[in-house]
Amino acid sequence: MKFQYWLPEKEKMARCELKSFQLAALKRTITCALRTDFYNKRLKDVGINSPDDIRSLDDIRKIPFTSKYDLRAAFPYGMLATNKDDVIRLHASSGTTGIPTTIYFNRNDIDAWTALVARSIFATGCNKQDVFQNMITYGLFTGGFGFHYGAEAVGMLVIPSGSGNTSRQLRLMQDFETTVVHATPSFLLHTESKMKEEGILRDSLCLKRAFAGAEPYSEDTRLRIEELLQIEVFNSYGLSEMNGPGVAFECQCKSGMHLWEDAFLAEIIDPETLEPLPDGETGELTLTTLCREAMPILRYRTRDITSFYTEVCQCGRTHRRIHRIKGRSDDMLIINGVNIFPSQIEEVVMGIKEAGNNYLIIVEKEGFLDRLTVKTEVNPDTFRDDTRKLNVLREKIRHKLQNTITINPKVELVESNSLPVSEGKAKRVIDNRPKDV
Ligand code: DLL
Repeated sequence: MKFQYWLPEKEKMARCELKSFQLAALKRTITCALRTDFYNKRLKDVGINSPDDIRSLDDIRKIPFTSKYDLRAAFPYGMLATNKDDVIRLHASSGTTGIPTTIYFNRNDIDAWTALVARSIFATGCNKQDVFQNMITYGLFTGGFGFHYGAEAVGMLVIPSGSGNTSRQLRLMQDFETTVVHATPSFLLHTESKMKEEGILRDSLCLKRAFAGAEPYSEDTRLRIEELLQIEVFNSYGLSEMNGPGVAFECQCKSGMHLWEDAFLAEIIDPETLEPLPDGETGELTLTTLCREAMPILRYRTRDITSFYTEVCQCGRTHRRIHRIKGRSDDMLIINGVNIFPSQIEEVVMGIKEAGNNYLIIVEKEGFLDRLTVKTEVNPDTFRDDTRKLNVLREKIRHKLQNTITINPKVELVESNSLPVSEGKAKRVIDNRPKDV
């Protein structure tokens, strides 16, 4: 398949044309969704028995929202709209207790996703002459493969370096004259500190651009990375449930991320009343897939708080731009790009009988990276002063946590009843990272 990474007829489509395109695509999506056990029931319950019951884009409001909880409840195959034989890939999101939220792709879905990422990369000014180092996790996480295929489709030389191992990343950049990197913003800052530490001069690198996303960051952080590394940084937004990266991306104007509206129908809702908000108002982004076949998702509550720009972008693309993500409407933490719910930590701690009843989650910055510490009280009945046993317990908790949340936390054991107990709702998370978003 020849991927199209620059499609002005799509990216600059007149708004009225884009809306008719969306309506036709929404109808196709409803047809697919009705094939799944989950949506068949959900849609019929609200009187949508066929795509003909959707007459305008406003009819989307008749459809109930979909949550992460729904995806987990339908695990493993309850949301498949196609024969399992046609599925060629799955990805799973971190950040759920026990059951992951799993997304399935058929051939067309992978190709459509690739084209969206390719389009996003091209919009930043990159082209086939670039050498692209993909410094993000490959595997179930969507960041690695999503960008890998997108960048190949643009014709860039792709170095699939994956995440971590900063010294090797820097060596690769020097050896292959990398011009573009993709990483979380915190890893980009960490890379710059490592350069200083290792005495690597900026002039020994050919870097021009970076794509940064998968976690929230502020405009100040972008400016700092741009200044320190002397590159241009483009914000990249996405989520596993909507393929992964390639949902919204900054163009060369770097003022807001174009949300690809031929692939996603976006609404901003009030997270309390769940009512749609007018353009320009801040609320929770809710997305409906418009071209996914194996696993369509309707009105997915992303929990990400943002708003639409009301003005048209100077680049001429007509797809509306969203502002930088301002926060979340749930308690999900994003630690070095990995999504973690406090409930996952609680489940591990409470499952260990030697652990006490109270625990505290502390998130801080260590250099430019996030550091997670879990303070756990020790069950007084088990043992008190046996240092060896305490070390074994600490390692057991650390190991179980790492298995569940995939990142390596620091575990501190403290005496029973020594952690603060609040009178109202327990406050179990202390996030000391600078709040500058
Ligand atoms: O983080 C997909 C991705 C990979 C996006 C690489 C960009 C680059 P999840 O692991 O499912 O997927 O996490 C999705 O991460 O709902 C946001 O809360 C947050 N997030 C992603 N990009 C940004 C961003 C990937 N640019 C969750 N700014 C989303 C702020 C972001 N938050």
